Amino acid sequence: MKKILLFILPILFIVTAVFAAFGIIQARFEEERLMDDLKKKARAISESMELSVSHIFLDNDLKAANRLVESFQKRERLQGCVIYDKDGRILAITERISDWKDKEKPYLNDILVNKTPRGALEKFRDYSVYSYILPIIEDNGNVIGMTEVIYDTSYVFSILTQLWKRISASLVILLVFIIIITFLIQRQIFILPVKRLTEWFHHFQRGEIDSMHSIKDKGELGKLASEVEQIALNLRIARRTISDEASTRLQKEDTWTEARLKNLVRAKLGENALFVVSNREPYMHVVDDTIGITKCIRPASGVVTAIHPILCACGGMWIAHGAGNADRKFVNSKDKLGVPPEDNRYILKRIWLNKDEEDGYYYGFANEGLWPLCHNTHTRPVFRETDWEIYKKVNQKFADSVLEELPAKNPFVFIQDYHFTLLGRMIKEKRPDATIALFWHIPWPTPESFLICPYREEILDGMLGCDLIGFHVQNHCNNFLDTANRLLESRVDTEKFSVVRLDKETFVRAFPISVNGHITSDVKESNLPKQIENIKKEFDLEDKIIGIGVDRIDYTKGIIERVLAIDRFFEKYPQYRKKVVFMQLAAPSRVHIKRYHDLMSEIDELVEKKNWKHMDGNWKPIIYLKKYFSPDEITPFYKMADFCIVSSLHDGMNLVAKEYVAAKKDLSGLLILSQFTGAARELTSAIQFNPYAIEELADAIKFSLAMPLEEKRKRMKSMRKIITENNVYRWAGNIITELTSLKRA
Ligand code: ADQ
Repeated sequence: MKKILLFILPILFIVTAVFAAFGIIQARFEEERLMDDLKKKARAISESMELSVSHIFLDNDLKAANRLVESFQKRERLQGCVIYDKDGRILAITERISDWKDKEKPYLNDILVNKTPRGALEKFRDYSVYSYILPIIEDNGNVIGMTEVIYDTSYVFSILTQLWKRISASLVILLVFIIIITFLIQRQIFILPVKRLTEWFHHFQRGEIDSMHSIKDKGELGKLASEVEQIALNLRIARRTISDEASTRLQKEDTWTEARLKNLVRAKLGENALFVVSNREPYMHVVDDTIGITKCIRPASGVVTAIHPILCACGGMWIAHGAGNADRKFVNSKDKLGVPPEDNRYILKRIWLNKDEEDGYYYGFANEGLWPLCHNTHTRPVFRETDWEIYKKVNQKFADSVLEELPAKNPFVFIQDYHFTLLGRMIKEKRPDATIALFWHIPWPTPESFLICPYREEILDGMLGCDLIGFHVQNHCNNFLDTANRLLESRVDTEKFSVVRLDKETFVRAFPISVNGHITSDVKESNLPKQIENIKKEFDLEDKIIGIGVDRIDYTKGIIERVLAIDRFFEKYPQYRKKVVFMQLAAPSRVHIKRYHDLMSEIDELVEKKNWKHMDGNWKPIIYLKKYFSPDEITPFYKMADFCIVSSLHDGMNLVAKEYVAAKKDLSGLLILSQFTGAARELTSAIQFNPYAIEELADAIKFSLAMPLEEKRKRMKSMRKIITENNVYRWAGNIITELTSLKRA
């Protein structure tokens, strides 16, 4: 708009100036013409009166003089006339200009002396008149008197005013025409072709245009489009070649690595992009208030830990809520950015939610409703109708955003978690050709527990819009099938492990999630001894046996139970006082929910109380570090810890258990693992316990400390074998293989 104004304003200015100049010239010309006309008329009338006035003077007939001047009374523009004697005195004057008498007329004398007529504009009352005075001259050359004709000139000005009005009206009409025509022309020659080109690019990017539908534009824009077409074609050929090479390589590999996953994705997905949707984004831009600097952090989230390596391996797009307070500064006009920041491997598209949406959908329905509903921890789920309405709205918002991005043919959409139960159905309605998988990262409850959810049918129906639903363990799959069977009109096929509803089949499978088997690179590995030394110095741990706990602060993680068990351990086994230190790394999470807020204070108080109880000199049993740590900062803690406690009351999988094992390259350390985690099914060599039984955990700590070194190494070795084989790349590979096989079926 600004640019159009820049273009139009000079034109308007020039047209206005030309019109004004033209108006002035025309008005001058008209004024001169009218005045000339008026002067001629005045002269003609004076001359026509000359003879009559001569007779009046000769006959000295005053009455005739009065009759003559009054005969002008009725003329409209001719105001009147005056007859003067030879001395310039008034003999007769038209009645309606009788006050003309009082006007000073110094010029009369000159006319009598020079015997020449005089015409001039004079001020009379509050307007201007034209006075023409004609001296009456006898044959002997003597002046016997004068006649004066007085014309009103105001009509000349009203004609000029009319003229100016007409000129102005024409100018306005012309300007409006110029504006409209300029808009139409620039729309025709600029906006429409650019719009066509943008639309073409948009469809082209989504794969909706092939060589049969090239852009029609023959101009410069058309040439630009055909250049882009060429580049895209080359890219497609390159991708196809990579995809064929990848299939060949895949057949030769056996262990799962990032490279193998990459090959699998290229071989299976080929040109079809992968779209991941989750609530939590893999990278958040936040302003650190203490130093005023913006940082890019990886949030403490199991979902992020698991999905990030997959997208790094295969590219694609991750669509997530932009929750960082500086997130908006780092996206382009389409709310996208390339990540990781130092080496862009995939696109992150951020969705913006306002405070009400975040409260209702994330804090409210997802985390106060579904989270406690699915975790068997005796925290009462809260279902509010308003939260549910917002949850639906936000699911629709994400669905619209995903639909905007999907290419024309066969896209793959991978949805994460309980935040998006309705998304699968919403996408499928618009894009039945899309293959959609949902991975449920938390446990699935029994049908009896799920029954209490007031929106159970809509949720199940939404989930069954997907082609594949994955859980961590078989038990959660069984619970889901049971729930669908009992609470929804559907048919469960126990042979194929699928649910059929309204002719749509959804497969349900267990895919135990994991971590990257080697959580540090070689370079980072070489820095670890120094990092460990620093931590030990800082917390005075040189000669101590170190235990570790790493959690988001969540009531499902059993942190309270852990602290109570450590307290009991030192009560029961005082010989370990001053020898064992437990370090708890805890990232605050969901802090706007009261239950979480209360939990944080409860943990603070309990740790304080127990430390006070057992404290001896510089030694205290628990070092509580309540903050977010980057993955690289956590690794040295894992490395130096002699044991790790995961005491979840209920957990889908628990990646901390696996991260600890992955970090223990030297086979040291022992994992003490709650039997209610998904990880407990795989990591059977861990010391397993019931986190509700405080005494049992206290004894488990003692048992692990007393265990012979060889036994510990044996256990760690067997757990490491499991997580090396079943790493996150295998997890992703299995899901992608399953998804693509559904497409073929
Ligand atoms: P969470 O409950 O978030 O996820 P969990 O498996 O315990 O997941 O993983 C937490 C992640 O956060 C780990 O990668 C850990 O390193 C990190 N983390 C913990 N404390 C941290 C701290 N103080 N600072 C920084 N990072 C920290 C959900 C389910 C789990 C499931 C995962 C993955 O609840 O059961 O295992 O998804 O599917």
